[in-house]
Amino acid sequence: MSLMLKANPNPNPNENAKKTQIVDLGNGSSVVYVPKFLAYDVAWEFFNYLDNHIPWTRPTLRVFGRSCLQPRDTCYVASAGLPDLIYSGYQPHAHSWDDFPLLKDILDAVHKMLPGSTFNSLLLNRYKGGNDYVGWHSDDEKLYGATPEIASVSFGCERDFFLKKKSCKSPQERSDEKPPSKRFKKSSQDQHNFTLKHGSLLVMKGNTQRDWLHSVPKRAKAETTRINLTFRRVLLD
Ligand SMILES: O=C(O)CCC(=O)C(=O)O
Repeated sequence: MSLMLKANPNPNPNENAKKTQIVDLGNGSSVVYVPKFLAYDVAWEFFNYLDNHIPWTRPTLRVFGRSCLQPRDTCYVASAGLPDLIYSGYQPHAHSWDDFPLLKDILDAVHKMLPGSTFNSLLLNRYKGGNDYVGWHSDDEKLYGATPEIASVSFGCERDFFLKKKSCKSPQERSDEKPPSKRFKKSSQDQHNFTLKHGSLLVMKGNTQRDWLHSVPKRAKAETTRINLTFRRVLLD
């Protein structure tokens, strides 16, 4: 299937720049949010393609010594020769970019938006409704290096994206079994919430993975499907 991804997805080249939100989280951490990264209709074409053509799986994870079904569908794409990704006892098969030319087009658009970035891996997530979620975690695996840049493109149903500062006591919190609570006992500087819109791009930079946790919580209301593409750079051993 060939889809026409416009090189500049927005009709007005200055529009993305004007609406871009940059949040300085302090201590060298920041988040950039581009609400209309992809044109609305083009993003829906991508959604339909991804929903129907990606070989989605819902793996069993080992979390705190217990087996549980990952609460979202997933697929992994990576350049050849990179170290394997393993999380929560699960090693996803790395598909080739050549299997999905459309993903290469989206990668090119992300690179164009973020000059200097060189992503070589992509984790796709599909949240089939409000009960699907990702628990609090940070992408601080060694294979991404000390200050990874992580770019996340969203399609379909909009969902909340929460960030909270790691507490000194438990820097390594990760829970795919417990849905994150919406209640925080933290000050407002220690939490940030975004609504990830259809066609948007969110980028986490600098020390964000070292100092902050992020999550996409459950939503009580019946929701439709959301697809998320998370681009990262895996370092060579
Ligand atoms: O779906 C999202 O926006 C976030 C996904 C995520 O945090 C992850 O795959 O590690």
